[in-house]
Amino acid sequence: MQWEQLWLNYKKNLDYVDKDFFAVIHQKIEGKLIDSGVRELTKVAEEMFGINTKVKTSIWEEQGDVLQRRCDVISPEEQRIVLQLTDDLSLGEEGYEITIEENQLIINAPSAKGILYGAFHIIRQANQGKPLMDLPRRNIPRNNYRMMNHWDDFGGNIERGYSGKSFFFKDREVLMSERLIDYARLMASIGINQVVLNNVNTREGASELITKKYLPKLRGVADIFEEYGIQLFLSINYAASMDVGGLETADPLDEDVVTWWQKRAKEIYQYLPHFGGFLVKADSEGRPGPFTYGRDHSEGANMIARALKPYGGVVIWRCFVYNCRQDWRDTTTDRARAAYDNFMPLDGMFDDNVILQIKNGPVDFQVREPVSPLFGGLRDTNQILEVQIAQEYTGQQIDLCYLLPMWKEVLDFRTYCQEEEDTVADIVSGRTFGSLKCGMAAVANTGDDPNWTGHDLAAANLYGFGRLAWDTTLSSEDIAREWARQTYHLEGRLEDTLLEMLMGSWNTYENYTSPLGIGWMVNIGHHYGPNVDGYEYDVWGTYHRANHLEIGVDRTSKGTGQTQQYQLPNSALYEEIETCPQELLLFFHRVPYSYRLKSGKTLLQHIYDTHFQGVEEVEEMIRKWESLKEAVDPVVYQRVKERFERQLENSKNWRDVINTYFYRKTMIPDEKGRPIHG
Ligand code: GCW
Repeated sequence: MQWEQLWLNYKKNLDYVDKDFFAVIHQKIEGKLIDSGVRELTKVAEEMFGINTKVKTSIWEEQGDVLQRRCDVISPEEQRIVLQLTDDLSLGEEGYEITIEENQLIINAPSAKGILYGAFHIIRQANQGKPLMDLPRRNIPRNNYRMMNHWDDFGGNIERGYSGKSFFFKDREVLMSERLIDYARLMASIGINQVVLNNVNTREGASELITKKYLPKLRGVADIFEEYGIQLFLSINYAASMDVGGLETADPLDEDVVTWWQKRAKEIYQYLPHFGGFLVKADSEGRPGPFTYGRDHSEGANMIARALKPYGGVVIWRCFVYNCRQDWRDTTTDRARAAYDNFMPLDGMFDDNVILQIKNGPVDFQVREPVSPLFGGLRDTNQILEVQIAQEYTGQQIDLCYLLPMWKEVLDFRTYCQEEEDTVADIVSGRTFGSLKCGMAAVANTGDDPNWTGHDLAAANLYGFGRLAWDTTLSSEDIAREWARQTYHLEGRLEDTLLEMLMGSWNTYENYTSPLGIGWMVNIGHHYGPNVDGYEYDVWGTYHRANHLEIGVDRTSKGTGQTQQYQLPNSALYEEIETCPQELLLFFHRVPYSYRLKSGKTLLQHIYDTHFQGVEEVEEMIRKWESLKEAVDPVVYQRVKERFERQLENSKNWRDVINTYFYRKTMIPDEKGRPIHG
């Protein structure tokens, strides 16, 4: 096999207490999604328990005007899994309930999709060796939108991809491979229900994906996805009316442009009747958008959304809009303000089938940022939270960085937009403002490497995103444990060791890279490794403005005023250096190196200490991995070990470059006299 099975890696477990349920599947409903569920359960039965499952049906069928029950014989003694529809609509379109009645384990759901998710839940439980009795009875996803965004280019490269090439596209063709099926299985097993196949930067002819030339091929992909409850979405070029349609404009108020999109939508839905809609990056990093025509983003988004509306499609419109041709000498323009400044005035102006997709932080997927102030600001707009599983700024799947603790902090962040139910999780789950079109999206980290994610342990982020998008109340530790157990089947203490490695890794990465929320300090273009002034005199609006006395951008009301984009009390907390959370100190404040932190250390000494500590923590992680040598597959062991060797190099590099930079600026030595290069 050219690729592995990740957490769907079923290991023989003949002692499993509930294995006998897998002897028989009794399906009381039919359909593509049910077939997938049955296929998956029978695979588990065979691979885990050596059981050859008998599949029995009892299904109501119309024969003429009469409903007839087609029924296989099932003896009452047989232990079995029953798949059946329920009229309990409180479970929603995707929820399910699992009950045990004597020797039947029943998955009840109002839809086939719910039954499929229930089947995967049983599998997750069994694959962890946990009894099925312990299953929570009812399970309803917290978010309606649980999306993967792939930045796969039409030529086959992946933007910010660290795991090989695309398995969706090659040389401007849509690929159809067996791997697509396994991809869909993996995604469905963690509850992902929507996938955007192509990069938001629609280059290499990808604008044409929405034309007849490619729609038949995409139909094949959509069919595979639909068998696993996944809806297909595409990224579009905002100016496709020009690029593909040959019109002279993409002005959203131009009649010809409106008609062009209507025709496009009609044709797309002829080929893809269940198509989800478009993801759009407009007026962002050189992409075309409505600004060219003096129109705002609601005019652009609504025009396209209206074309999709008759077919139930949506437009997901990204808020990553900022000036990327900034002059570093200009200290008044602040990139961190941009998304809020651009979109807040439009709150309430988007059609109901437009959803704004907002990156977790105000800048761009740094190792540490505050939460975007659009969360808690926007009240009358559908919203999706965007996070990046691909580790563009967090180690590129060379360095270990388990991101769930970061995402949890974002989701649990209280915005104070109202007295209760005001967290980011509340907002994107629709509890705060009652929206149904909202949820979570993530930039995926998959590619055609045999292990899918480059670094084997980076699969925990992929797995974890899906589980968290389904249930935002799960802890990052529980998710890590679920993933580890299903993937590696380690015994007690060994599993704990792996857990410790994962749980501390984000902190460690933060320790040896850019300090206290300042961000960037990375090499230009590819963004791996340290380069403190790499972006300092560039156009991207990402400056730390360090001199020999102080560092940071003043974002308080005396500076760029970005702190005031938050609701009280957050705005007040961020405004004052004494109350600003330490990890965000340099995001919001300009601080002298001699400033004393709560720990009593100076800022400079804190920078030195964390950087020495970061490297020591990497060394410790490596020792932990080595202690697992006998317990994990040798191929996996070696692959991860090689990554760790590169991580160690990288962390030393960061430590030395950062420490030397600040030592040279200040000429103040490390209090502990450790080596810093003068
Ligand atoms: O983080 C930046 C990346 C770009 C990316 C952009 C975005 C797809 O460096 O590669 O483009 O964000 O989110 O649109």
